[in-house]
Amino acid sequence: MLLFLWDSQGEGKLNILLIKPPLNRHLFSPAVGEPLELEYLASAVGEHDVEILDMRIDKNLVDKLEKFHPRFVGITGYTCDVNSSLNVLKEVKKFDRNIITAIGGHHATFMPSDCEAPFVDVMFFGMSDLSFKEYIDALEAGEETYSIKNMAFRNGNEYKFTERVDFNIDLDSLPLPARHLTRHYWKHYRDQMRNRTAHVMTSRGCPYRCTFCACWKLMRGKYVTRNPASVVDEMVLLPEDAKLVYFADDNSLHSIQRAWRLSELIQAKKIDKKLAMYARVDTVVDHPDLIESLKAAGLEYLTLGIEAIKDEDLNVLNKKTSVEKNNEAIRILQRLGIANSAHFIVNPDYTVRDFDQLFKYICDMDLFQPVFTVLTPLPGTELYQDCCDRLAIKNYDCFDYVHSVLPTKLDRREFYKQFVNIYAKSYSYRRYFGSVLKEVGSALNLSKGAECYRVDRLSLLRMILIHIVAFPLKLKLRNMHRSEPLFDPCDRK
Ligand code: B12
Ligand code: SF4
Repeated sequence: MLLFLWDSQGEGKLNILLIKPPLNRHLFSPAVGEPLELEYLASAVGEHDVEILDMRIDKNLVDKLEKFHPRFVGITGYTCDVNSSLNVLKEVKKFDRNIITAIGGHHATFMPSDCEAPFVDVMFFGMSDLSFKEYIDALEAGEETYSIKNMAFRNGNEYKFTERVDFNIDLDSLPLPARHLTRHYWKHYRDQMRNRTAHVMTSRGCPYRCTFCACWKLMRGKYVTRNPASVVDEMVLLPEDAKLVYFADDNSLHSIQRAWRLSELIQAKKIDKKLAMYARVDTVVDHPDLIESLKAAGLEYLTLGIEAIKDEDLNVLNKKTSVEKNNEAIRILQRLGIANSAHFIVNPDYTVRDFDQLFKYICDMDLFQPVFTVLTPLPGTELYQDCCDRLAIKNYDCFDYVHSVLPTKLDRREFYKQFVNIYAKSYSYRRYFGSVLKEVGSALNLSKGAECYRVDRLSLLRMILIHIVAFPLKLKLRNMHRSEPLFDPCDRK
């Protein structure tokens, strides 16, 4: 049996290094968010010496290993990170083979076999706040670890998997994330608009069962929430300069009563932050008064999963919404003056006509901040089960919602051209100034009974900034068909 015995490091403490892997070079990801997963794990074992290395910002791994001498190194990773994560662990073992190496997070949970390698000692599956603490406690006490659920341990060339069970997490009993460990990175944590952000997790999981989404699978179908009072207590302690708080939940507003309470408490405590979160369209349609209250609490950006513009496509995704509801939700947000980052899924089967129809919808609904994502069968999803045997790109670096890892109906070059075009047209100056003129016209005609026209346009300065920042990305995307990697770069030996 593999049993890691703790060798004393000073005051009975273990040096634990938690790592956020570097972004892979193929990835399109315009934001850098705080590594909440690592901050939660760090606080779970706060009695030890824990450090966080965010390799998206600081790539100096060896320097950190030399200075900190960790006994245990744990790395996280989404699917698009898994190659980077494994390469980091390989480096760690090369540096000192006695360091215990571990991987957890989305990809390890759904595809543990991808993480099997001589340089990976331990794997954690799913929400690991409790199992991580249990493991570190056992390690410290020199006790066996095989009884800890939702884990795998390397034993020679094989892994012993422990039982997978549901997560019975009481979110309110978890210590708050150890944000002080990332203080030196804070200035880098920004959204795509360069706002300084802090992430707060108010719930985990989602009661819905969309076929393309792995979030509900990660929680094994459960939806658990935090007490609004504890969320607000955390918000009070957030870094002063993080003016935008992003709720890193799957479905923040599912529990309506809780959302009302949260909104009231934020207002009562006079928390002066802008809020951004995800919501389902049916929540917005059924509870516009809640959204209005949240606006008073600071809600500025809402991400709506519109996904598709045809009911049959929404049904295939098992989204349990309709085009009519989507439209209604969009109009409600416009009426309330809340910026709507409407998300759309672009199917690799799209023809030029489909792209045109999607753009027409964007125009008809006056959407000025849409986000387009390419339908991606993420491991763990039902979609993946259905189409993993027909992947065009198997390299996980490209599972970023921007590359099409499935074969495209259009020639790949044409597909990406259309993908770039729909962004370019949606964010064009022409549309922008057209809507300004329309708004002025509607204001002038208001007294004659004309309808008020108000949309969530970006400021002109932001538009100019987006165009400057997006230019190299646009070129990269247009030429992506040339550089798409069709091999697996990580040598697991
Ligand atoms: C906030 C967020 C972001 C932030 C960054 C957050 C971050 N920490 O890096 C931003 C906006 C920048 C972002 C970017 C992207 N994101 Co994102 N994001 C999220 C979101 C909404 C919340 C993540 C979060 O903070 N969760 C809270 C923490 C506490 O939970 P957790 O991460 O699951 O961690 C727990 C366990 O997994 C486990 N664990 C995790 N790691 C480890 C490691 C060890 C050692 C151990 C012991 C345990 C362990 O324990 C943790 C505590 O319980 C999720 C949705 C979701 N529910 O996960 C999507 C999600 C993670 N994102 C996703 C994607 C695809 C992306 C992008 C590729 C999109 C893009 N092209 O921009 C990029 C990738 C960027 C990157 N590689 O860093 C996907 C990933 C799917 C997958 N299987 O790969 C998700 C699931 C969304 C989805 N609908 O599918 N994202
Ligand atoms: S896509 Fe949204 S609504 Fe659907 S399961 Fe995922 S988090 Fe829930």
